[in-house]
Amino acid sequence: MKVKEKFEEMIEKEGACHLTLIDPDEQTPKESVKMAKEAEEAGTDGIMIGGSGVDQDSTRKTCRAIKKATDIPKIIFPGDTSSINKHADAIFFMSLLNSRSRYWLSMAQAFGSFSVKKAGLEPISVGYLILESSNKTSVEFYGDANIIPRDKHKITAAFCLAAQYMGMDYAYLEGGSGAAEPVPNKTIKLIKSQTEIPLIVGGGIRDGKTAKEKVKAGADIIVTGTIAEETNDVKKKIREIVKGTKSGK
Ligand code: 1GP
Repeated sequence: MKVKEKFEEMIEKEGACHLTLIDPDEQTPKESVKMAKEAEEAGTDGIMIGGSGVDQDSTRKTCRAIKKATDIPKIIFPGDTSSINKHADAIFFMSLLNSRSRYWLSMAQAFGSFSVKKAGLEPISVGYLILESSNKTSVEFYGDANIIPRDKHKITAAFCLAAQYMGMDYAYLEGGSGAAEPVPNKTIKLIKSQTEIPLIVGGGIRDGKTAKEKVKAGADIIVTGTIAEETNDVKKKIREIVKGTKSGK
């Protein structure tokens, strides 16, 4: 079964999915494997590998090691075309919809398309949006983003509806990795009332209560990354967040 179908089935049956993001730049491949295995045991539904500005060699090595060690879907979360490699099941084939740069809107996608095909990765198209955060995040810097202010819910919803109309599989609301505040519930609610494609929400989610709140507001997929790097008990923390995610709807 394709990864996208798997997630859709899960959203239907369990209300929402949880994905654990692993940044290959933050630890060795061996440490990343340990993290991925503990997250899998804790019930996470998939592992995303990548981040802004990740090193090509460590991404490939980390993907290869995690692929061997876990059974749940592995999805590349590309920082650029250099993140593409064959050691995963799928890739979030993203267009940064609020970027000022044509590179992140469609050029990087063109540069990477043949490599994705060659690697045999399932492309899951994602309309990616970066929302305002209290601190300037790496993705905002690299992505040359025309940041959407936190209180401009309608603008964010308009971009998500546009993503749906352009035929994208998912919309992804990015608060920024390590953001002090996650994406507002009001924004999520408005998007959910206007769109039909699954909504991914990530950035600054650190506990089960917040994950539950975001799912209740309308998120279909919750992404957490930084918290797994910060905690000293990955299994316990991810279990708490998965529980929150699955009880939100
Ligand atoms: C970042 O949305 C993800 O791209 C996850 O963010 O690292 O803050 O959990 P955190």
